[in-house]
Amino acid sequence: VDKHRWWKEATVYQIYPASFLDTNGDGWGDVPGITRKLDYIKDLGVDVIWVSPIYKSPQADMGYDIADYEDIDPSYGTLADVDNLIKEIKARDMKLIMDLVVNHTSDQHAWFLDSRSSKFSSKRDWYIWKPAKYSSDGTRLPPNNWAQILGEANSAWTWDPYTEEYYLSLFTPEQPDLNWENPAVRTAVHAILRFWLDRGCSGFRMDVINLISKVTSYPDAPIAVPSHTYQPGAAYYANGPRLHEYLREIHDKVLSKYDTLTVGEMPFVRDEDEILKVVGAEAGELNMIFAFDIVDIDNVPGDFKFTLHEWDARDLKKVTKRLQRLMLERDGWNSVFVENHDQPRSVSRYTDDSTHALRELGAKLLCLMQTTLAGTLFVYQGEELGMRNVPDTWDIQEYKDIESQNFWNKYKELYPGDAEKEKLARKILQKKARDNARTPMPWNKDGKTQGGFTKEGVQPWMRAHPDFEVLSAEEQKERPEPEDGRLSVLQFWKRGLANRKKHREVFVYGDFELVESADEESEKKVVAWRRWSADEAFIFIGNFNGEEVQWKGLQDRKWRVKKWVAGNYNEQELETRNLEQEEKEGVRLRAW
Ligand code: TEU
Ligand code: CA
Repeated sequence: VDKHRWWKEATVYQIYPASFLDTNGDGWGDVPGITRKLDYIKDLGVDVIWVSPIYKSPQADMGYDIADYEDIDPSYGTLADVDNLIKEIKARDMKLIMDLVVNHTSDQHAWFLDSRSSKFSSKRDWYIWKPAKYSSDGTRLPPNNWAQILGEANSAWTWDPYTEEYYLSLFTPEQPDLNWENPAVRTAVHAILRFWLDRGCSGFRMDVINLISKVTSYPDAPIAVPSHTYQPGAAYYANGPRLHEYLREIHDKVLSKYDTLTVGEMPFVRDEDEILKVVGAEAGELNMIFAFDIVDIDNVPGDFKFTLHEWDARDLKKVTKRLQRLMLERDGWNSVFVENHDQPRSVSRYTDDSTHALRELGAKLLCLMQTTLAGTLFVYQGEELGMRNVPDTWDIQEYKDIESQNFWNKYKELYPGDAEKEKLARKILQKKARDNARTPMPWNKDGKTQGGFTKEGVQPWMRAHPDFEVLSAEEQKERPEPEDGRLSVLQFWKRGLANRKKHREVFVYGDFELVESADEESEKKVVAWRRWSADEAFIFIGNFNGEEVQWKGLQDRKWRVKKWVAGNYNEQELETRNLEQEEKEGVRLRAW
């Protein structure tokens, strides 16, 4: 069978629209702003654009709370703007995928307003309503002990005083979960997909799609985090009993009639067989998923996300090998990514962002790592510029995300007046908050327009990162090739994506193996793999460490390295390296 598919080879660029480009000077990015930058995106070597939600929304969770799936929020523009965007994307031979958020709606969606209006509403069972429980002293309690995902101190259930029942709201109270057990809900969702496919979009990124089927007895979760009242409940709602039935139904009734790219966001699930039920060649559910292994690498396992956890190169290798195997040996497919709008910046997380020189090396290392892996590659806006986390001098009010606010409030409540705890909470936010990925795009170094993001004198909805002065798209694009051959991060990404395309038989479809040395110390620092096809082979060697390493993974191999093709240090130096000596004595890898 021919395994080639356009959606496997595609590079997808994710746009977080509020922070991309503001064309009308209200401080909020918009759809015309995306259209205006299509040449920039095309020039980078992108095939598909994924736009985070732009539908009508009260923006309790930045559009992941949708009030109307078939209309655009006025802050982003109009349906006509989107039609124009689609036309312009197609004119450049690219495709658009939309963000489909159907685990929950906004509490302002007409369906929910109807549902909450009365116990006898015809839409009552479109959502998940349950009576209260009462403790022995008569205190009203939620139906079970599940914690809210974006506010871990809170219950996943919200009390409705009018009809006197709780509704399930896994993310925030403003995002009530739809009841997928109800066939009318599923039919309504199918209609949303058709609406956008018929308008010319080419697929979907499906928000937390693995949470749509819950264990309907709604049992209490075991106590995993004793300091908390409410507990992680994912075991009862991630990849629940009817997930595959629902996904297959979407496929059979809708997707099978179109040529689409589908990627399902799938937190909490690690089991290979479970993943293959969705993305296996025979499964016929979704093309690929977002697995969380790499972005969860610095979370304490089993705990909530605002924790700090040490990791090293061995963890990265273990995860990568597992995910690569899933595709290449077990005939599934998957995505490759290290950033999105929910994650801190990758240079800050996986490498060292303390100086701009190190930041550039780190960004290029992560580019080489990702462009040499099998899977559909997702690049998040600003990643191609090597953007980093917000400055650690920023005050708490610069963090706009509801999740960050909930976390901060919880700390204040738990540890009133405790300066040490407050310091820790600030540190965790600067490392983990989703806000880190949401600062406005730095288009140029003009301070009056916040780096070209908005109009002169306008304050953006979220403060611009002062780095626009050093890493703007304009400066990086036009940086003359310097004497030492050091490309800008943007130029490096452009070349990386072009190389990936040119050698797609290796990088997209080829085989994979880790290349390890016998020296345990260097194995904690170095990540290396070999990719090969019938015609050619490449190895990637990355030092994920702040110190120079002499790495002996090339000794005693049945293959020889002929040539260094790309590197994040001085490019010209590659040609003068002594390969024979390096094979014998070890490859000298400088920091990052
Ligand atoms: O995220 C779902 C999710 O489980 C995580 O990515 C979560 O946001 C993160 O761990 C919290 O730090 C998706 C969207 O990508 C996110 O922006 C939404 O807030 C969420 O669903 C609810 O729609
Ligand atoms: Ca705007």
